[in-house]
Amino acid sequence: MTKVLTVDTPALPPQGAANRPRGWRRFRRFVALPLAALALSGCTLPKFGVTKGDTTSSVSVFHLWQWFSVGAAIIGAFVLVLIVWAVLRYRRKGDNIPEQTQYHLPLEVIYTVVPLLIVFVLFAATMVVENKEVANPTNNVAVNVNAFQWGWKFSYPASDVVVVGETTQTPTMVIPVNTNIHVQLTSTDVVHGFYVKDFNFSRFALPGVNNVFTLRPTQTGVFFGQCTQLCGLYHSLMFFKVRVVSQSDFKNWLAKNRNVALYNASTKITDQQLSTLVATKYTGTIGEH
Ligand SMILES: [Cu+2]
Repeated sequence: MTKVLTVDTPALPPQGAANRPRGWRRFRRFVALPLAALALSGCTLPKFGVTKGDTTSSVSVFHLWQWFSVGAAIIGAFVLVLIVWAVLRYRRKGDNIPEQTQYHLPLEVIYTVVPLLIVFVLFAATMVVENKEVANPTNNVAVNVNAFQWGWKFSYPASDVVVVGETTQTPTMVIPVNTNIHVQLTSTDVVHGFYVKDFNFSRFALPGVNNVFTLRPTQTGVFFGQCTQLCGLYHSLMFFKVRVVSQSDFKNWLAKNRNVALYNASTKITDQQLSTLVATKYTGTIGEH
């Protein structure tokens, strides 16, 4: 055992320890407050407020979030038990100042090391999932996503297809289901954010940086996307859609929208003027969802 320093405890004048609120009223306060906190937090189980998403990596992120939430709940419950125990065990029993202790070395080591371990575990788990998220497998469809004030350009370099839209002309990024979509994300002017809620995915579009990631959609459908970085006057209108179609529908869509001259022109200029020239919406006739 560690030697614990003790200090003499002088007596205080009586302060009415007997007058504390007691009984049912106090018990009700102890029960009602935690119950209210639980109800008001709007916690949803077992998803903890997050959806599974519609890509393989969004599912990994979802599971990571679940484990984080379970860990937080366990630690929260442990701390709550300690607090309640300390409150009840060391509640005021008389008018003497209780025994004063300090410098409990083993305890100090434990409460320094344990949080560090928790942080390390959270960090490692995040690293594993994040590395999976940005993995760059071969055999995929390449899409170059370019953000600009205030719209998006989606280019398919292997197929000479380009889709551009800004503010009120929301562009649609068309991608095939169950395929690794290799995205190169760039920005023409300022920092933008590529965010698709149903993919549990967000990434900065930075000027001068080629941000690379892979998405593998698992469901067909239309998913809403938007810029998540305040990027100027019409940031609030910087929307896009992601339409996930079957692989054959995707091939047909590419063939239908192939335009070499336009694609070549679009690689030279990347500003809003282009949006008046190029299809902004999904123009397929089959596989509508
Ligand atoms: Cu933006």
